[in-house]
Amino acid sequence: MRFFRRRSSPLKVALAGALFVVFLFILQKDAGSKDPGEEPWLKNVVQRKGQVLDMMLGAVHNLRDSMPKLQIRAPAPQDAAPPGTRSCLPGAYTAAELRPLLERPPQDPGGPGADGKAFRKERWTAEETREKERGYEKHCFNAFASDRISLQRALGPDSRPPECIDQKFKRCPPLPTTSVVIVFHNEAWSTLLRTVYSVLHSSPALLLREVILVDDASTDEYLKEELERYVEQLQIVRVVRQRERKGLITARLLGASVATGDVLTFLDAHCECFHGWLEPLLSRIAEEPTAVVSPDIATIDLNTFEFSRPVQNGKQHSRGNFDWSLTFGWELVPARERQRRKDETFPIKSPTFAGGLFAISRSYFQHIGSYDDQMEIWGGENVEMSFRVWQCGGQVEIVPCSVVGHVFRSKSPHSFPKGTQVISRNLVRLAEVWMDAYKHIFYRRNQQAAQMARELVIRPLTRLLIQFLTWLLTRPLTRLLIWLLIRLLIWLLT
Ligand SMILES: [Mn+2]
Repeated sequence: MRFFRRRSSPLKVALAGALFVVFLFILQKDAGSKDPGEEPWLKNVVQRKGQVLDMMLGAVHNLRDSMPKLQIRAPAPQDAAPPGTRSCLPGAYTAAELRPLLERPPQDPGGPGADGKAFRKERWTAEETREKERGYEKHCFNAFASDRISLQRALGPDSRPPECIDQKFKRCPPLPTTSVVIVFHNEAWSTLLRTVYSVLHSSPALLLREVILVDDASTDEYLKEELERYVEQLQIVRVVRQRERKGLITARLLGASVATGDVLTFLDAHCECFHGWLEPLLSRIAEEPTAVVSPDIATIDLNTFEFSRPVQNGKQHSRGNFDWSLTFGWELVPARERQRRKDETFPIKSPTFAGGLFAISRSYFQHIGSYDDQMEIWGGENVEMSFRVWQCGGQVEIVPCSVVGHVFRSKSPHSFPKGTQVISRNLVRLAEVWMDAYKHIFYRRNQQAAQMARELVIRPLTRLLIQFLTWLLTRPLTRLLIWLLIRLLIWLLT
């Protein structure tokens, strides 16, 4: 700044300014005159120029808005009711109103796995043993047992804490409707259909809009026309297909895009829903639309398919956390959170969620930008969604009165078409978007991710810089202008 004070006359400064503006003008003419479709990087430059112009316009508008207003205007007239509000009756829903869509057929109490009990078998023939082994190999659970358990098995009496059983749900605001979205990839027929039946048998018809099965490019024949024909008789069940294997996230987004319910409820393809699982989830969302709620996940044993039923009293709940490798884990609910809850009907605030089973308001899902659709296959999406929700002013919660069983497997039966580095890649996306400076702690723990992050930044930047310089130096007019500018600078500085 000192040379300005000492040497530059106002005339010189004005001249330099004018010349610079002319330079910018010609530059923008030059970029604009060429068909941007020809060269993609040029298109990029033009786009960036547009962004800069938008930014400048925005700044001008901000300036205008920041000036003091001399008048207060009358409020704009509002239509009668805010959008989305429905008229509703006082009081609580009756049991008759919350009747499930489908009544369970009479159960055989001695049947395999009846009432959520374990599948037992004493004697095995050679053929049966082979079948059992094939099942384990393909699905990493005992498909032999699953195939012999009724698709419509009951789970015994309602054993939840009394306050959950007695919980009433207010009619006003009304409970939202839901679309249940189930993604599957080469899932066993029996586990997939048992999940579907269990939803139909335990969800109030009033609230269940539809069940959407999203096929993530399964290759098994029975999951094609045969599945479609089968679910046709179930009326509100439909199949949509992702032709290329792209993973859980894009499949869920596909399901969400065709869903019509107020709330999206995502389930895995090997679940069983316990009594009254849906109402507490929907009721929490009715009360707090930014809550993203998971049920209490019960274990369905991968060997026997025994359903670990909820207990009446004193259950120690777990909630989701994460470590600096961004790996999901469970922790016991800490004392402070336990004290905050007056009884079991209160939700548990949870840093992260397991991500397989949860419900979210459809409009809130869209509001927070749904999932990162560039995440591939599987891994990290649950922690990403948790960070997204908390940082966008929502809350991740577990609602213990809602109980859904899930077959936890000890290893994944699915292939990773592009290798397991997609997990690191997904985690880099999560760290870059949501973690600010904390990402460096993660990169210290995961070298593969750190390397990816470096490439992510350096490569496109250098490419862009080189392209821009080559482009600049090949324009005769810009060369002349640069030369003039340099001369002018020298003249000003000497
Ligand atoms: Mn699962």
